[in-house]
Amino acid sequence: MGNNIVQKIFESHKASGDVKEGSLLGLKVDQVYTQDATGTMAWLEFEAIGIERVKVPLAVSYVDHNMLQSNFMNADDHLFLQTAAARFGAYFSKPGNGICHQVHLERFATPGKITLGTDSHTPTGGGMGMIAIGVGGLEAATVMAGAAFEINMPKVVLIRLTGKLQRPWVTAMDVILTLLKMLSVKGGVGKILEYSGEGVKYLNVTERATITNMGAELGATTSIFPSDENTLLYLKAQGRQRDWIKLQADEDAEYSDIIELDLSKVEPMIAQPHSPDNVVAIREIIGKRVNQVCIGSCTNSSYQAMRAVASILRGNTIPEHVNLLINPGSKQVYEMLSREGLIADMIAAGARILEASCGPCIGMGGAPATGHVSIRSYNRNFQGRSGTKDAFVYLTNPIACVVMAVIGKIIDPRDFEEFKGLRAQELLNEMKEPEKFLINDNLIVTPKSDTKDVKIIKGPNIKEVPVKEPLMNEIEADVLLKLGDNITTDDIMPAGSKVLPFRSNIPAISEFVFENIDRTFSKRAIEAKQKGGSIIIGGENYGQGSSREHAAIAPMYLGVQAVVAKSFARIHRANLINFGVLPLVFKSALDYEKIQKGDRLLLRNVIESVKSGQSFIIENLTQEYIFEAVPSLNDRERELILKGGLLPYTRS
Ligand code: MIC
Ligand code: SF4
Repeated sequence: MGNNIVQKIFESHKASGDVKEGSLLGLKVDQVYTQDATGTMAWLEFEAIGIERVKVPLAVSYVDHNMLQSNFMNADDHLFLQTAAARFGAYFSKPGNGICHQVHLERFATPGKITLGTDSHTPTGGGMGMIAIGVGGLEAATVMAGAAFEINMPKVVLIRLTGKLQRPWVTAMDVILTLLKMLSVKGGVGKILEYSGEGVKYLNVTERATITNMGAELGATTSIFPSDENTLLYLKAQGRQRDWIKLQADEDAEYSDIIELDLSKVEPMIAQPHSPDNVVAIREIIGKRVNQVCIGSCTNSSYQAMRAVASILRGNTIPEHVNLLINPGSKQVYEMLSREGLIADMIAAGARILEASCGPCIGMGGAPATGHVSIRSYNRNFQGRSGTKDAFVYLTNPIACVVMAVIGKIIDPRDFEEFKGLRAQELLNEMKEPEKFLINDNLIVTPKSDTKDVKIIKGPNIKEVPVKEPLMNEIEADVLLKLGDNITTDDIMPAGSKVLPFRSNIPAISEFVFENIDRTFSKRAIEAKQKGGSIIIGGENYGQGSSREHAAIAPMYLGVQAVVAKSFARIHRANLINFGVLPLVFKSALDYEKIQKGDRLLLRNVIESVKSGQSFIIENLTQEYIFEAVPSLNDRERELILKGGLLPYTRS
């Protein structure tokens, strides 16, 4: 039996275990990268582990999220990150160099390698034929300190692409939106999606990266494309052909499931508020007035995408009721567009050009007005994430976005020719991949070899990482919240311009936990902490979305002992365990129905239950009944939970 691409890469990186579905597998990691919003914790954690220098072959610290610098806090974080990178031997990508995933794809991603990133959209690198997985900061820190990365081998699902997209109006974004419609935000949980088939050769690397990037919204561990001629072309254009290897699945490779998708049947799609899987064909909702359009983010900000946007804007003016914001993905893209006069086309049409950073995608500026419709080429439209709770955020492809910005309402981009006479062929000619990208790495600081004397600078907002005490044998705690399905980490630990500056200060950021769901949560949690702590009840896919470990650390800091849910999203579950909070799964869905906010629960023999892996028998003291919840921990996770988390475990 032959191997699929995932098996090939895992076999060549195996440190322990078996490359067998469900088995615990240890992997040697080639590259680790952090971004600033999760990176301050990751580097504080690395420092706390006490290792002199990173032990992975390549580590990069990016600054792309926290860029508003409305006071000392963001700037202090940047300085901390720069000095920590210099001290510990990591590359430092300065603010202005671009969004981590886009820059990593351009300058570092390498076929056949394994990369971890402290951001859920790290799988962007899958477009380059590498295994790229999003993890929490502490996981990244321990791997940078020399540990193997351990996971339960996911299922590998083949997505077989046939046919060709109806270019230029249908793009890679429509492929992933179609998959989200088919599979939902939990369709990829526990799976790696491996793309193959005839259709692959009609997608270039940045288009593939759009698809793997947004595989995160499916809940997939990661997604990967083969490395082929197109990969070589891209690497050549980046001056990195030496990094190329050919990588494809064996003819007789096996998969746990196969999904067929005919690219020629994919239509322009749009995700409606407030979930990336609430997808319909654009033609089903045409006519709605559009107030804001945002183009860019790590999903759709390649040079080709931006070039297409500029071509459509050329000679047009956006209507008076529309605001158009554009954030190019990287300095490389920004500089190329500028030198070619394309930024001028955008400005002339009325666009507001933002920095090469995450910007409005994470509510760092650009919030829409109350009740307004915002059309974005981004990847998440959770309620309130834009900074405006009652705005209506839609996600669609960048060409559809710009067409809507010009027309001022939702239209199917295929109808644009009638409106404005721009020929599809002209646009296609403009969208060719360049033979050579402009390479100017002057915002990437290379680590020196002798770094022992570098002083790490920490501003007053940077506080130590709190650590949980070892697990208690008896937990008696109040149910402070009962939540529904698909609760996001944005729900648990909001981001945006008000909260993001506190990412290096857990005591301060913990005041915002569940702010948009229940403003009283943190106050009630602190009160409950005096009486044994608290428990949160969740539905399916609890903690979907980002990798921010703050969604685990801050609740832990507030005294949350356990989350009992119907199921968990992968990264958040790992983050809870890494910070010593028990993730338990209801044995029967009926018990989820019965339990109520305010109930007091008793968990006895906690340590024994964790050690044995048996179900917890939980007493509901308020309603006087007993129910079961399952820990489902592997051997390593058991150890972590018993010790109070990954930091005490690593230090012991
Ligand atoms: C996101 O898109 O939600 C973020 C902001 O990039 C997060 C990371 C973070 O919260 O810092 C992610 O995707 O992991
Ligand atoms: Fe940044 Fe948005 Fe991408 Fe997250 S999804 S890394 S906030 S651009």
